[in-house]
Amino acid sequence: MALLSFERKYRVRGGTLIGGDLFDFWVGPFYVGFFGVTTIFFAALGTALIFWGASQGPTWNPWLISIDPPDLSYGLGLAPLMEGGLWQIITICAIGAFSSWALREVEICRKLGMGYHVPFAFSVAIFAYVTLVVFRPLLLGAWGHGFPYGIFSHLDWVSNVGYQFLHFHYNPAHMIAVTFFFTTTFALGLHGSLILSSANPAKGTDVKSPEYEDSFFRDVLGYSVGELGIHRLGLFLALSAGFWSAVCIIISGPFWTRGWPEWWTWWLELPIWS
Ligand code: 07D
Ligand code: 07D
Ligand code: U10
Repeated sequence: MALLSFERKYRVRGGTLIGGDLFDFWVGPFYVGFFGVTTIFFAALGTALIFWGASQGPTWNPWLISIDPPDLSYGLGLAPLMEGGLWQIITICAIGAFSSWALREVEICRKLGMGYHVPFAFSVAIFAYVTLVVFRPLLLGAWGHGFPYGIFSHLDWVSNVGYQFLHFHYNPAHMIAVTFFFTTTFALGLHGSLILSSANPAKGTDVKSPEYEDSFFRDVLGYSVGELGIHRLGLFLALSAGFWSAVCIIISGPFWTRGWPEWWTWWLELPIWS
């Protein structure tokens, strides 16, 4: 079905989680819905507050603008606006905007009668973000443990927190997360190249069917995971990367306070060596 007539077919009322018919319409290509309105509200307010915060700060250089979390001495309390309060409100706006976006995706899935895989996947990214700015600060007892909102400043935070644990690469959950990230790009490299090799073959030759794709990997590896399987695997790899990232940072501080290399002494202390 051509895209335009398909749009006429699925642009029907219903499937909303909240608000009934009230915001059940499109603006150009965008579905609005109750959560489209809340997305725009939180994103516009959060963005405006970042600009206002920048206007009070020392620079308009986009790489150097930074909205910092409160000092650790404020603990889990509210801080004055210019001393981290702004960061606290922007964090609320960010969580509001990201969750609204996920719920808007849910409403679109319901309209189309599709599974909820996309909003579920996005929720894992939101989970990693909330782990960084809410769960870990709560466990450590101060909002000041969240990361600052600035392009370079958030890199400084990652580096500083990494060196607080002497050598972050020795964090076992970080190892698992990094391996999942690498495997995800490896799988996408294999899948993208395989699909193009059969769908876009040399000039004058026929487009190849999925049987060819299966045969290729049977010839190379002895096994093909299959057409649907590679997408399941890709989703699993990508979500595992985000999930283990959240694990690697939540254990750093709340559950392990020494350098990560020291964690490996359990290996040296195994009775088999003595
Ligand atoms: C390609 C989809 C498009 C999204 C883009 C990002 C903004 C921020 C706001 C100035 C893959 C849009 C950016 C809206 C502008 C202000 C206030 C997604 C694609 C293009 N980081 N990070 C970047 C965020 C964290 C780390 C780039 C966000 C953690 C490292 C961009 C978050 C840690 C490096 C960015 C977040 C961390 C980066 C490219 C939130 C661990 C880089 C991102 C909300 C996860 C790289 C200068 C990208 C870079 C980079 C955004 C969190 C580490 C500015 C929105 C605290 C080591 N991060 N980041 O392509 O070049 O993502 O930095 O959690 O090297 Mg980061
Ligand atoms: C948090 C982003 C969520 C985004 C959302 C959406 C908008 C809208 C709008 C474009 C999680 C935002 C959307 C704003 C934009 C428009 C229109 C994703 C998030 C909700 N590390 N490390 C990780 C590697 C080292 C350290 C994760 C590698 C050093 C710390 C990943 C290396 C030290 C932390 C990872 C390496 C160190 C991490 C990041 C190599 C520093 C974390 C991915 C090769 C000296 C962070 C949850 C992630 C983490 C994290 C990879 C090196 C420290 C596994 C490959 C040794 C402190 N590192 N790292 O989490 O786990 O994405 O965060 O050296 O906190 Mg590391
Ligand atoms: C996949 C796939 C597949 C496909 C695919 C894809 C995965 C095989 C069939 C998809 C993949 C691609 C297209 C490839 C490229 C994608 C990437 C590299 C991923 C990264 C993507 C981006 C960087 C793009 C990001 C763009 C975004 C998020 C869109 C931004 C849009 C908005 C902000 C509008 C959102 C609309 C809402 C909330 C609904 C309400 C809308 C309105 C009311 C209208 C607009 C509102 C106003 C004018 C009000 C005023 C607003 C203000 C003042 C403030 C706004 C504030 C902001 C901060 C924005 O597998 O299959 O093919 O294609």
